[in-house]
Amino acid sequence: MLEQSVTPMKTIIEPFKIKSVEPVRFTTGRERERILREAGYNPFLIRADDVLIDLLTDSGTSAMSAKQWAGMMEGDESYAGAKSFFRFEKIAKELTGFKYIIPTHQGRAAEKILFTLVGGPHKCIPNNTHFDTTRANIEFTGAQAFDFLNPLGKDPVAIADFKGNMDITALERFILEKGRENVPLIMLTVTNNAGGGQPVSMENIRHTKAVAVKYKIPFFLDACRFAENAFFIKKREKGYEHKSVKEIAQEMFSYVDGCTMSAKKDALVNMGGFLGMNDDETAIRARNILVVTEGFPTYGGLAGRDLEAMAQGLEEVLDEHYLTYRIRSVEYLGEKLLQAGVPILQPPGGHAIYLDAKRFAPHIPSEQFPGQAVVCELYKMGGIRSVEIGSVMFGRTDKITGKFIPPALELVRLAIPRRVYTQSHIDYVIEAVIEVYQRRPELCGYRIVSEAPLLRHFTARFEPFNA
Ligand code: PLI
Repeated sequence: MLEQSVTPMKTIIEPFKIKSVEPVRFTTGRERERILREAGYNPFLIRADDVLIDLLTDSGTSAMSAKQWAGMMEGDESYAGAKSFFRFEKIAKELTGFKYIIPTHQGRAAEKILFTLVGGPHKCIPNNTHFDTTRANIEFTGAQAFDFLNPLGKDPVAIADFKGNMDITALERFILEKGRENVPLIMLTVTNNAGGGQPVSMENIRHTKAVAVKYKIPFFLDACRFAENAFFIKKREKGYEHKSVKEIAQEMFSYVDGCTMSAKKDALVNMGGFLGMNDDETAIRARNILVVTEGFPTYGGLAGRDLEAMAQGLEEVLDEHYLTYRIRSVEYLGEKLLQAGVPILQPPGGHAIYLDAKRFAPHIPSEQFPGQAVVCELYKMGGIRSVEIGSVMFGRTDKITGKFIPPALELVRLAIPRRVYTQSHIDYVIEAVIEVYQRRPELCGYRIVSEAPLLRHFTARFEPFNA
């Protein structure tokens, strides 16, 4: 138990020592202005080497442990029946309880297989909030994706324990309206990335399960951040305070029929994923697709060494010293920003802090991308890379009226890679964000000068209005 082995000090420390380091490259303010201009004011187009602290994503950016690296040397690269697969399968089965574990090269590959099987025209797939690759994989099949986040989850300043919860009443109404034969699957994303990294309670998972059982619809988790979600349940939900995070995670998985998993998050690896399920017939069909698109069922798009690292990561992520440090370091960042009056989405999520750009730069209208203005200024000020989640990513123009339709929230995500940055890196980020906030009247809007028809945020080029 954690309580028996902690020191009497209040400070929560990184529960690891650093054995191998990677230098970060410092640039001058003038260099960063040039780099940003050359990248069309889009952080996705900046070279990583020109970034000091990279908070673009927590996906695939984890630092692996010595044991994971050692496991890489143990990787069995046999085409069929590699022992690395059986080690990974055993650990994943023990955690999830699923009968079938199908390895994929990352989360969206698991989604692609799943929705190829259950999607198609006229099908409707509900979730608390679909991540953009999940939505894209659903829509690619001709099906439609629907979000049923509870009302509190949509309010950026409401403080609540489980703002990722599914709106159960809306879910049931939706199934009745569409007809259960058109709803082939219910998904629940833990934690809810697109909604601020907010957790889902065990009670809500059980209620979603009850609806799934009532209408005989398979129920799957998008389990990318299952360990962070389980830790929040331990800390916030009555009856779970004395259970281990592993037991809580096992209970979460016990209510569902399967999961998609991007191992690039809570399996602490740089590449990997899997699809888990219980149904024999669906698993056979999934493996048939896997062989065509990913690889043989015992490697599925991964090297044996990746399977070893994933197996080890799935065990390490459940360490409660790690999770205590992980959740606290994100919360610490949020707390310090709030103390300085910086508007953030509350409460802090599990993997990221989301700045509320509407309140950060209220003088910039949505069609001039306030989030992008904050992202650019953070890079210019401190070499920090973040990502806009607002009108650039989700805004659209009405085809008939030509009017710009902004999304409900204008956010800037500061995603924290796992085990990568130390407390002083986070203190540096806090200083930079506060500095940008204090100079917020100087922020100016941006216009798009070129964009792709789909997922424009990755490649669009911008120009500041004051250029
Ligand atoms: O990047 P993938 O294909 O391994 O995983 C896709 C994916 C699925 N579900 C959720 C909730 C995600 O957050 C997710 C990937 N997230 C990314 C890349 C992120 O930056 O948040």
